[in-house]
Amino acid sequence: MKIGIICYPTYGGSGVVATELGKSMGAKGHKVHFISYDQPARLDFFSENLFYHEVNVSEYPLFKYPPYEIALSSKIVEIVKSAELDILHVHYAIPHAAAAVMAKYVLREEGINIPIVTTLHGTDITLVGKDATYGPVINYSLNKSDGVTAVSGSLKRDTEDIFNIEKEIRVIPNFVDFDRFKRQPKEHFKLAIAPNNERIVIHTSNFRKVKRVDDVMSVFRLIQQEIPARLLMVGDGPERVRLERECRESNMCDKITFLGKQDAVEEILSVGDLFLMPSETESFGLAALEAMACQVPVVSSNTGGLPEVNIDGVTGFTCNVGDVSEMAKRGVHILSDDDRLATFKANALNHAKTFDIHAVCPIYEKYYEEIIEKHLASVH
Ligand code: GMT
Repeated sequence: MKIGIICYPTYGGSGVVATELGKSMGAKGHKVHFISYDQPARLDFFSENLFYHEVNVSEYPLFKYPPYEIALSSKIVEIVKSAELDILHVHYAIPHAAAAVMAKYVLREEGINIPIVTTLHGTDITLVGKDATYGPVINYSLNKSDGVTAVSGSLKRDTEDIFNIEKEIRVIPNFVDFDRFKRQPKEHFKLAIAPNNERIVIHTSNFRKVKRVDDVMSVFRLIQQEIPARLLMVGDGPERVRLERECRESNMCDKITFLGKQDAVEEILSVGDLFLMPSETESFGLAALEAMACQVPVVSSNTGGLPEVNIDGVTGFTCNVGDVSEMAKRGVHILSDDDRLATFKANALNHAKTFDIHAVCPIYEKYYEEIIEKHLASVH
């Protein structure tokens, strides 16, 4: 198959899922063409089956808002023709689904028919998509996509509640690559972070408001009052500067380390005893899954798709959004007993295995085949 993948190039979950899926399809012999405004962060090696096409938006003094969607649509038209693509897979509806639908109609004028699969990732529906600014066009673009998938059952239900979708939304969960995300012996690193064998608590995110990073700090403060612990804050984003300042002001710098953006997250997760994800909304929680693959139990909120990933009482605990004292209590429960911690770690790994990339990638492959077949039948 020749597949076009349209995605954000960033470290964010939707970009990661799109890139890892494309890499996996490439490894199976499919030709995969990534279309984005920058080289996807995880597209970090060369393969004869993987191609990257950059979208450039030309400057003009009249453009207060550079017309990225038109540049993207035009690039899609160009690549569908030159690479003779069989299918387009767009990740994150805004603006990718709308740009792909526009390209599809342009191509149709030239007698080229190409099916589109749109994968919904989360805030493209739950926060941004339902905003009246984008809603009508998103609704239209989803209905004009030939296939729509959601990364969790919860996101499927949210989409059906918010929009008027005429077709079945298929749930295909996110996945993790165990070749990369596995617990590795990192004794030097562990010793440097926790010289007295303190428990290591980790949070990774883009430090946006939706991640409730203040709750991470509050939960940790309560945990370390009960047991010796250290907190590693991984990632960067709008809330980081304020948090670091508050950390200094409350004299917590010896216990909390801000590591910034890190490529080798799996190495950091490898020393973890507990992962915190108290998000306001989370369609899936890929970062929690990656932690679980590295045998780190999770205390998270019970919002969105998180309960599908983090099984309450088994792989960790899920608590109400904002209930920091309950989250801390659950964290202390996991961390305060060696045997119990070992059980949670093993459970986290076992459940993560149900999201193995080698199991989920073929589901997408089959879905592509199904959509191409249906599409061919409809145009003939
Ligand atoms: O929606 C976002 O915040 C952006 C998006 C991303 O690109 O990182 O995250 C969403 O997609 C991820 C991959 O499918 C999911 O794991 C995240 O849960 C989801 N984020 C939210 O729903 C807040």
